[in-house]
Amino acid sequence: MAFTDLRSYLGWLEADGQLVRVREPVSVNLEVARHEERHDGRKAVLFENVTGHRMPILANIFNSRRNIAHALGVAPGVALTRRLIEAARNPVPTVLQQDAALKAVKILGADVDLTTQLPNPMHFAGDAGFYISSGVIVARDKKTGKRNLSFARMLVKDGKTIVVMINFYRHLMELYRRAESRGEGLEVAIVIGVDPATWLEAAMPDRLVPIDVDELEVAGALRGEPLPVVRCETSDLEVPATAEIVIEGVMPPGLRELEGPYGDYSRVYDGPPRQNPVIQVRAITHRKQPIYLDCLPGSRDNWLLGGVCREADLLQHLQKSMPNVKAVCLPEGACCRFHCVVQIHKAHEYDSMHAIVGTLGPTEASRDVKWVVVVDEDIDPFDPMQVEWAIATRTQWDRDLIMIPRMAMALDPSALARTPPALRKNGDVLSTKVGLDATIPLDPPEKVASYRRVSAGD
Ligand SMILES: Cc1cc2nc3c(=O)[nH]c(=O)nc-3n(C[C@H](O)[C@H](O)[C@H](O)COP(=O)(O)O)c2cc1C
Ligand SMILES: [Mn+2]
Repeated sequence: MAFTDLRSYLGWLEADGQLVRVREPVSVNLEVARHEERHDGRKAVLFENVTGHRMPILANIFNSRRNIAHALGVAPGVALTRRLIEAARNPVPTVLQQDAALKAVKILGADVDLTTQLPNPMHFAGDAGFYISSGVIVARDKKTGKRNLSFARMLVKDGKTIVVMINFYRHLMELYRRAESRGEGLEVAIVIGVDPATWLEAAMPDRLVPIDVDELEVAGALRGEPLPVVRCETSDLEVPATAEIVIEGVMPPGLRELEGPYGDYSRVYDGPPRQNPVIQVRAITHRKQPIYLDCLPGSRDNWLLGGVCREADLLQHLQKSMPNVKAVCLPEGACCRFHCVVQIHKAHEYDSMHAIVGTLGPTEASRDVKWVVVVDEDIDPFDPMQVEWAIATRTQWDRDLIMIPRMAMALDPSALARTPPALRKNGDVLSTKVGLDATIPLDPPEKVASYRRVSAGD
């Protein structure tokens, strides 16, 4: 059985020697983020003394693939990818509880003040303000009853108002559009600090978990046991019962406010400010001594959350038409998003090019991939040294490189800066993408053996 809540996972991080406790006073205004960046990719950080707040802040919990794999009780690499695919296909119904620790403190209506009651950080000096960056947004389709989980950055505009940046293609956006078309608001709950499997589930993209699949049930599948849920105070939405903090609210129809700039995923500012949907907050409930979870934008936490879920989406998609695709890696060096290594069992010379073309495309997981390398089964796609070795020893650029211009891209600053406004649509811009075949050529057959890597003692 996996970890049931955030604190049991925190306990493991500390026992494993991965936790730094910051005891001196730190401010949510840039200081917390500076510490987080210093330990990014190495240690989780617990801020025990946050100036002006009683809640401690925890960050950097998903510093490595190993940490995510451990949260699910599997090995890192393709075993983790397979676990995600399996969970997405086998949802486990939730169990409704009458009460929960997160109901220990209830702040309702006029008493709510997001600015003083929660230690929301400002991460970068050019950000529009203080943001909730780790929150999982729960929403429900009124017709099907299916519940959706997603991440989105949330600017705390004032004590009771949040502006949330939701991309055009998100299920959450689709649910909001459906509510708006009925002239209604969309009720939401923002969960801060939840068990690691549920946190990861919220990053699963649209094609991996379609809109008619209940994401709280997929979270249960990832946990390996049903997720206990509890009702909200101001709506009949259900939220994970083991959460630390829940913010309840509604996205009123037709309402937009300015949001941004924001130091984002690819570590450049996403700006200028744009009109984005609003959440009007109606209640906050939390545990007695809750832990506030933060996620530094552009950190390993942020990249790996999105990356391992996109790897699962891509592997599942490729294997549908090409069962000889074995594994997919979106390496950390390119934000777990822009570069992709596909490992295949090469049975025919055309397999590599099919894998390249299959990986690129306008879907959520493919849209931001701008370079694909295909490797053989003897190369570990999760090891950048091995991948570079394969590129160096198995590639002839005139023969093995293909370049495809004018493809959809969302996040790459170089594509954003160079696409004229008239060619942008729904946040998409244009990018040139490349594919590289770094597999051993099967022809001439007598030369295949000459590419093999020799091991000491062979
Ligand atoms: C830490 C983190 C922050 C994210 N921030 C945003 C965001 O601000 N806006 C957005 O549209 N997507 C954001 N995403 C991506 C979506 O949350 C993610 O693709 C999710 O699967 C969408 O789910 P949905 O399509 O079911 O709504 C973020 C992902 C992570 C891991
Ligand atoms: Mn979804």
